Amino acid sequence: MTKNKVLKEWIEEIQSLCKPDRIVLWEGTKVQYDELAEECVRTKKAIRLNPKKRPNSLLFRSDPSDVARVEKRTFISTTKESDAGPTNNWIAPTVLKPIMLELYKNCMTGRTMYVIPFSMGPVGHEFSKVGVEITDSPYVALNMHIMTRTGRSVLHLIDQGETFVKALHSVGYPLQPGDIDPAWPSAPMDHKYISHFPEDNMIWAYGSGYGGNALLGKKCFALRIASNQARNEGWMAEHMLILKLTDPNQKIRYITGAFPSACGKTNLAMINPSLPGWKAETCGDDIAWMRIKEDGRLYAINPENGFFGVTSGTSQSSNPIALATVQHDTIFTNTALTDDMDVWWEDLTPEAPEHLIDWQGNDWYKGDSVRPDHPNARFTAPLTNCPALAKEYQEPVPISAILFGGRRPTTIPLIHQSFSFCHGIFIGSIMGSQITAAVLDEHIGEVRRDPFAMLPFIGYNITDYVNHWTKIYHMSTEDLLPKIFFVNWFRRDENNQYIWPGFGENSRILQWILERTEGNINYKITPIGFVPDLKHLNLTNLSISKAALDTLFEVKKEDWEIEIKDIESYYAKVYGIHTPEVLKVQLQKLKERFE
Ligand code: GTP
Ligand code: SPV
Ligand code: MN
Repeated sequence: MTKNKVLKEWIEEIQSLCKPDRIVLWEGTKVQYDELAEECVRTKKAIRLNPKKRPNSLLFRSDPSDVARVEKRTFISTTKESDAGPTNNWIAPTVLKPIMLELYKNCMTGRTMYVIPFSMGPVGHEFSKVGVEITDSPYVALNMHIMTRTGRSVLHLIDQGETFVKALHSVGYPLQPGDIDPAWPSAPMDHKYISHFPEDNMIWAYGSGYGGNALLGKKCFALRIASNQARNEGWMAEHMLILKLTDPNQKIRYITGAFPSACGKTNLAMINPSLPGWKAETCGDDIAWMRIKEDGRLYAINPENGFFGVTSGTSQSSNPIALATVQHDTIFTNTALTDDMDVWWEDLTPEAPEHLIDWQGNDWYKGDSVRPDHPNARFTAPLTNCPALAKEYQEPVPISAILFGGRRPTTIPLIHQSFSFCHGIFIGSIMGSQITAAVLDEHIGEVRRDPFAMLPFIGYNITDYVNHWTKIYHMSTEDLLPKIFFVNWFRRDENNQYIWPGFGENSRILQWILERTEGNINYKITPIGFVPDLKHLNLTNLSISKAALDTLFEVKKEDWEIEIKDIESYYAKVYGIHTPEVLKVQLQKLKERFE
């Protein structure tokens, strides 16, 4: 199977531990993908969608208990608890490994074990990293095929001695002779473990088949393990989209944006600008690996090869690019099914069809009180499906602006700019957002602090993480580094409606941002940062009331007094005596600006 001794021994070790019936090496060919897809249809794990409407596409329905990332069951397992820090669940490897080894024992009985060599980033690129996922889930194999670069070319690198991250995954549902395999096998919540061993460059996941719990190249590797590697090697692994913008003068700039899960990264990455003459192209929609190059600028590359996007809210008017992207060769998970064997989700069309099969396989009729799709239903599609994919999507691109953002119904204006890079680090650290359905949590809708949109993804101590941002700052100079902004598309009015139309109209804000990166002076100074001088914000052809604009840009002292108190108690709770210097200084300055 491989000439690499480490890989060979690891495969043998997992084989004798998990006892699969069969082993399949993922070669990454279309034939292999198509055959496995067909097998999933034959064994009723997947439904083939109408080939006339959506060629080569599948619908999977997960178990109702296994629909999103499980942060409570996600662990950073380091020798010292302080290396995981206050924001991660920690269990010592000496405790966690025996528990998981017991679970893994014979766990693949009756199943096929897929060995999937994969590259995060273009195969062989100096920014890229290699992994091997061993999984007993055909769904994971199909999704990894789309989301990463897989197969022979990667195995070739490993054969030549390339080191790799060991990523082990099992759905945790062994089959005894005569057992019927459910469509979506998984293990009970208290047996689910999404474990990271950064000291061993290793991931062990057990019991869930969904998204970030199971597609181990994504959050587990490209963020949690990679953030450790990035800290050691002097670069950054961030939960960010990468967008290419061409203005009406044909000037090209690239920006990144860190918004928490289900807060608009894919949509901004695929924005269809409402402003005439502007062109937007996608480089990445979820993860950016960034480093300072010799010219002192910060460059970003998307380590992924596909989109794992939220379907909900995606429509011809909100995101035509995403709709085009999922027209063929796409896997859907937990959407509804139409009578003509196509998919449907909330907001896809203004009116729901009269009849659907819901995401759990039951009849659904228009007017039913519960929605037919799951709010965290997703599509998996190759990057190359995207009609607006930037030609440089496999190259690191220089970043002019970093946007932070979140779902804040109050307090935070539509856009503001930090006074400096270090003030930007502070703004990233105080990010808050309403919890969304991307995580299995009983507190959906509540605002929580989600620093840098990385709360669930920082693979080490958050104090060290913030200090790492400062280190990156010291690797370059203020004028060469990206300018840092904060956007909030989600401010609501007294009737709980979004005030800002969002989506394509966000291009108006992007124009202001790019003008600011060139030092344009059309701004106003507030205690929290620069905001647009409304006279100079491009609002041509936008119908929005003066009152709405006033609310969108208001910075209320009373609101910020509450916010500052909350930041203080949050810092005390999370960092305590370890609060990074940069945050102490910036918080003090903010307080003084409000005096
Ligand atoms: P993850 O894949 O979980 O990391 O999510 P994401 O950050 O890529 O979020 P995504 O773009 O998928 O958007 C999530 C939800 O927010 C969808 O239902 C979108 O329709 C909605 N959304 C995105 N952008 C906007 C916007 O500008 N305004 C409003 N009102 N909703 C938006
Ligand atoms: C997120 O939750 O931020 C996602 C989806 O991008 S998942 O891959 O499930 O983590
Ligand atoms: Mn994400």
